[in-house]
Amino acid sequence: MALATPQGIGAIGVVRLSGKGCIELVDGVFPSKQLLKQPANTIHVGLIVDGETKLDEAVVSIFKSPKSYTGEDIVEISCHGSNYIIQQLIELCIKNGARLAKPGEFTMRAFLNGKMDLVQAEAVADLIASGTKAAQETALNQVRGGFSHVLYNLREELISFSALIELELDFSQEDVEFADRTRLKNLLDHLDKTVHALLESFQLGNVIKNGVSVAIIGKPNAGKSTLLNTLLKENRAIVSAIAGTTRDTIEEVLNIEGILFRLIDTAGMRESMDEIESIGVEKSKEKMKSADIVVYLYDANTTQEDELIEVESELKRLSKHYLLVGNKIDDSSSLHQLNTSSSQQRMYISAKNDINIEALKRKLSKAVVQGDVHSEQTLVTNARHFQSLQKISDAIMAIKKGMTDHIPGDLLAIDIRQCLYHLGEITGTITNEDQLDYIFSKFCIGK
Ligand SMILES: Nc1nc2c(ncn2[C@@H]2O[C@H](COP(=O)(O)OP(=O)(O)OP(=O)(O)O)[C@@H](O)[C@H]2O)c(=O)[nH]1
Ligand SMILES: [Mg+2]
Repeated sequence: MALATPQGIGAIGVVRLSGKGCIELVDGVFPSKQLLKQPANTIHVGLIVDGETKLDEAVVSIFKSPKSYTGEDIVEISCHGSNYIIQQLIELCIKNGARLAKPGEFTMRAFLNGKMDLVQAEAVADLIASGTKAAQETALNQVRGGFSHVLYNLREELISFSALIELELDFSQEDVEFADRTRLKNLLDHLDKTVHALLESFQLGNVIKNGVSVAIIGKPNAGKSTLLNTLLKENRAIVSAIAGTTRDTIEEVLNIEGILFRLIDTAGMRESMDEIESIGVEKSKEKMKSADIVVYLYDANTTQEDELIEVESELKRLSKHYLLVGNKIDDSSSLHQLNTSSSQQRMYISAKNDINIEALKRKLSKAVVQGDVHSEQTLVTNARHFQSLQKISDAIMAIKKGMTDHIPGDLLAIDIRQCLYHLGEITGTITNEDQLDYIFSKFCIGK
């Protein structure tokens, strides 16, 4: 049993109970109706009582095994969302034999009862945590089994091959081949391709789930803080004509086309005698190294091409996604001498006058997303899945190599079993208790 809605005062609070006897338990504190006699999927209004004391008028929903979220009997009590009522209700349930659920326990039970596989269960947590459209769509796709489905089918096929190869072992004297090697090779190629596509999707999946960090780097007075403010459409950072205005890094999030960007305004890069400013500059360098994307902002009116070439080669050396952005193109006094032709990595803006800012946003999102993120594309967003996929990929390589080298069937069978093991690890066909505890401990209570 757990409170399924957030702590604190709300219009309603939902206390959820799952497991054998939960309907009977609530029946005991709900005299208005005989809940035990009510059919599944029905709701009932009535008083919740603790002996003589009336606690609240509530709505009780009944779900019966196996047609429920956890696969067990479930009762949900929607009461008025007062801290006092909820606390009393929880204590009343405990007094009558319920115990508090652990984080994620409802979903863990759903998994253990075969209502969903592990990928789906993990996606439930992602769905709850999703803060953008893209994150929500990706998680929902996985909750509905998009990802598992692909792997299930391939695993099934590989299992049948594995069985045929094991069968060959029983006839090892007779030198027969039940498993068609060409078809096995085709299956492995297909599996390999699928696994690689999934592995590659991780970068985007991760971006969608965790956001992309964008460091705005450049010399003092380039207009970095102005750009941050213009992107956010608010006066977040102090802007002034004094070089060295920003001392510390400033981070804010911005949602561009459904993806979360973490924008980082930094202290302008220069040699400084000022102790605090030097610390700021060091921090800027660190941010530049750790960011997913670096926006190098410069004053387009005063900056020489040599500087840009030098910066560009440094960013390439760090293998960064980057944009070189010339600022202050509104300053027409020197505009005529500018070569403002833009390319994939270069563009020109005015941070102060909001010129080309939309184009900059588009370039940022293009730097991480090729094509449309809102498609039904299957994305890997979970580091655990990524690691298992890498192991599957290694195992496929081993099987393929074994086949080219014509290794004996029993050794081939071991490699295939290894591959099947890692496939099962992702969807939860093969799990151990520690792993489950770890996965579900990251859930919120009541889910
Ligand atoms: N004309 C013009 N001025 C701009 C533009 N963007 C910024 N400025 C001006 O440039 C000066 C410096 O802007 P900031 O945003 O503080 O520059 P910064 O890069 O954050 O500077 P530091 O924090 O010192 O590193 C301010 O006077 C801004 O008004 C622009 O697009 N056009
Ligand atoms: Mg600044």
